[in-house]
Amino acid sequence: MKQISKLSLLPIALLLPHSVSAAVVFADDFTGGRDPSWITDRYSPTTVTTVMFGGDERLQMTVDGTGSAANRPGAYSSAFYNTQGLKSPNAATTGEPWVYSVGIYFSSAMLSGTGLYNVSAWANSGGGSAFPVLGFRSHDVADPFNPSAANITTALRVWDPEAGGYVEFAPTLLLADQWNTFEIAADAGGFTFSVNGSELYADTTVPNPLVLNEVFVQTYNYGQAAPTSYLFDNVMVSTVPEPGVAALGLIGLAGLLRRRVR
Ligand SMILES: [Ca+2]
Repeated sequence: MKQISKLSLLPIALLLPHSVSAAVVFADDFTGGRDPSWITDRYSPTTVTTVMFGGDERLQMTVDGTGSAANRPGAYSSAFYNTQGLKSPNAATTGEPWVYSVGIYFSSAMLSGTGLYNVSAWANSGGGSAFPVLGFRSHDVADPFNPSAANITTALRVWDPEAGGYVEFAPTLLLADQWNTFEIAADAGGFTFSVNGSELYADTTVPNPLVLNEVFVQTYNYGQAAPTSYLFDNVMVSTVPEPGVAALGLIGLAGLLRRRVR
């Protein structure tokens, strides 16, 4: 048998450690409460708690009239603070492709087109200048704060500033009365947004997509007096191998196998 040269093993030794599997950066399944790294983003929902739902502990965020623009302290009265949720800086990673996924529960009411709902997963990427957002909204675009508006519609949407802001899609990927997985994935080419494993949108105009600073779970306060609750679970941020690197590793392995069977 031909001696395997040390040089032929080198690419495998260099590449396999990076191509074996995803590495978890941050995960929270809300068992026993939320991870202490979560902090308020913009303005706190009225309640943020862990609840039992469907036999498992989940994060529940509830907004109501006490957190409306009219009832917030003056410094927080702008619409900016209608977005109310949590973020964790413990999800930070840089230099490798990353994936942020979170489960969001959608009741049939949320998808019925008859009320005001808004929930989303965000990341802070690109060195602070890019905020990939994958969200859902149910409101009348012409009259968004009116729960009795005539033309309430529902949409999945992705924030893409170069495309003019939110890019909206009919929410056909969402399942009623079930958990739905929202995923934002970054590689050197930009962001890919998926729901329940199906790609919704790709944003290829992103500065420094491999920089991830924080991830968010967000709700929105439309100023309604009555509470609106949202459920989240299974936050996961992981880094994944570059497909190109993994492929090179396999090519190296194939070369090694060829040599061994001679
Ligand atoms: Ca859980």
